[in-house]
Amino acid sequence: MSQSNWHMLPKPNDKVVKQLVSQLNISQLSAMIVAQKGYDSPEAAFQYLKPSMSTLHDPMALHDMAATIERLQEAAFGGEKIVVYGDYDMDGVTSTAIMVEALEVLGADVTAYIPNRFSDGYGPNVAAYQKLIADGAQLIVTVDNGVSGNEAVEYAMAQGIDVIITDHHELPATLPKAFAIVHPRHPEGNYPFGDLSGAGVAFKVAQALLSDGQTATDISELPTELLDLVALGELADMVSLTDENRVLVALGLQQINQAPRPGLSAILKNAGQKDNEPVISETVGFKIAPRINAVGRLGDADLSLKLLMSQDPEEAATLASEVEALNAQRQEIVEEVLGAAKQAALSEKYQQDKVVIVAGDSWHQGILGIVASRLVDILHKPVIVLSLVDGIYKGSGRTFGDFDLYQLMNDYRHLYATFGGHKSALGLAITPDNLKKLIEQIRSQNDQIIVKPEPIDVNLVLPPEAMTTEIYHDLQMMEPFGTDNPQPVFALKSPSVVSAVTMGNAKQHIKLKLQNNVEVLGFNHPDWLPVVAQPNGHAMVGTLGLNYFRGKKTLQLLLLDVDLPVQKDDNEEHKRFFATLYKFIYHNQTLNFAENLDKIAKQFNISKKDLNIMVQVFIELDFVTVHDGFVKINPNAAQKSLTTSTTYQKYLAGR
Ligand SMILES: [Mn+2]
Repeated sequence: MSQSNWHMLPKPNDKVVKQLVSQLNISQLSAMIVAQKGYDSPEAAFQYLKPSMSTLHDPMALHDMAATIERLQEAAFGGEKIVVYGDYDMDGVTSTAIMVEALEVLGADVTAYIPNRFSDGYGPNVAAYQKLIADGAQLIVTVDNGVSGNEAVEYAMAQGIDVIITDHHELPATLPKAFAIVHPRHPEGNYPFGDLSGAGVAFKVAQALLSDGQTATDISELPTELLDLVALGELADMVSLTDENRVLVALGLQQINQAPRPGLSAILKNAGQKDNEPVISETVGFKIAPRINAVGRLGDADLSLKLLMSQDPEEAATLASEVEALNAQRQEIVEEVLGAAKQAALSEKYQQDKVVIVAGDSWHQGILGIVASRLVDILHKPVIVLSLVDGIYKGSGRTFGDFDLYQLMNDYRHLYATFGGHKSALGLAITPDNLKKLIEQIRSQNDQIIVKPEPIDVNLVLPPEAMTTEIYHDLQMMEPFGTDNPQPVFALKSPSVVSAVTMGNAKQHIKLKLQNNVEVLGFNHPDWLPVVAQPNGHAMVGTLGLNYFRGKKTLQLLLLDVDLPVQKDDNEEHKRFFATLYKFIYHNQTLNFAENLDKIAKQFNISKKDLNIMVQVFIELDFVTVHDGFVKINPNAAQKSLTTSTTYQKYLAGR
């Protein structure tokens, strides 16, 4: 990418900025960014910066809420056996914990059932409901699922078992005939905010239940002990952090920072969180969610639920180490499947595809979404990753930029066994025969598919001397960052770099040191290597972070993009040169390269070092293999661009 893909946000009006600075007593920099976010009156900016209880909507305004709390109270006080039916991702697990803990406060006989991703699948299912009812369930409450569970819900209702659905997923045309459906976008409701997550909806039910329907005007009137869970669920589902979600998440993070429950303390400790390091939305995204989600991806999410609900630090530590082991295993599986999927996706037959569909035989089902995301980062195209299980391909897709993958894939609905999702992410199942058809049909449409990278919105250009930990702390008042409240993005025009190195086992990351002790980190971008070789003179954009190390805090710029001058002619010349060497190798596979290095280098008029580098590039690209000094052409090599080789990038940069 280059600067051409950076979109400088308009500079806010001077008068507006001055007014915000003087009336809210905030820094010039913060005032500018707050104004750029659209809060350009002191009142609007104040409301944004100080999320208040008054932003929370009355839970009783949710559809079917009165009937729901009346039925739940009746069941709780009457000693009925209540089952909370949840989901295995972090929003689902936190929703479950919220509902169970709220009902426990009322002294209810309540247990949780979290369906297993592999044996039950997502959402209500008849077999699971049958079993729950056989085991004595008298009331089923769904959280973070249910609106599409018509069959199972109606089965239970027919058995005389009431089902209360609380959910936030897309509403189907025909809703299940449940006892009640609590959903922020229910067609017959008129709740003022539609973007609660499952945990958000569960929290609203808990609030109404525990306050007997009274509205809360003070935080003490909220079930504060559940706020941490609602923040986790909402952040994990990446719902819009505006309106009441901003309040719920802000209060929840505050709760986690002040008095974390034992399970969260244990997870954070394992994740390397420092004692003085505050938990922010990023901490949830990078440290907590992957761990909690790893459990449901590989096995039974009950472990996550137990961990979150544990009251005992010792028990929590034991459970957390089990979670840690699963997370490590999850990472290993991801790398393994990613390796195989990447090899396929980079091969020649996918080169022209605008939407890449890769399928494997025995790739682990639980991590295909993660693999798809990682491939999107590498290929800069939408990617669907499928794996064959019991004769049917199942998997996940992730989009690139703002391309509407759902809309494209929805055109082939007749080919799928199951299909669901939204613009940026989806899941599907398809038979092998239909998969072939699908790939053919999408390929035939290739020319009409337009996938573009989303431009990066840049707030401000900062001079390097302005990069201080103070400005980081200053910006923290805009937390929680996330969906619809992005972290500010800064550009550095041409910072002078003190030192520059690569990191990672494939040297795929870069790390620079600027003046003021500022660190610049760039992950998974071998194409940024020229920055390391020629550290000065590159414009770059990124977000600010703080690194806590041995009690010291260092400001970091986390790179989103680097502006690299394009040397087109140079690359063409290179390509030809590499091609000549490739041809030479092709015709001389019986020549001992190692013994004749001098001669060959001379023939090509290059140094031995450069010749070695070129061969190394071919090895990295899988074009050749080397045995006992002989260089052999790999006849099955996929066509790849030289620039995908890390060594080539370094070679280019070093010249
Ligand atoms: Mn959810």
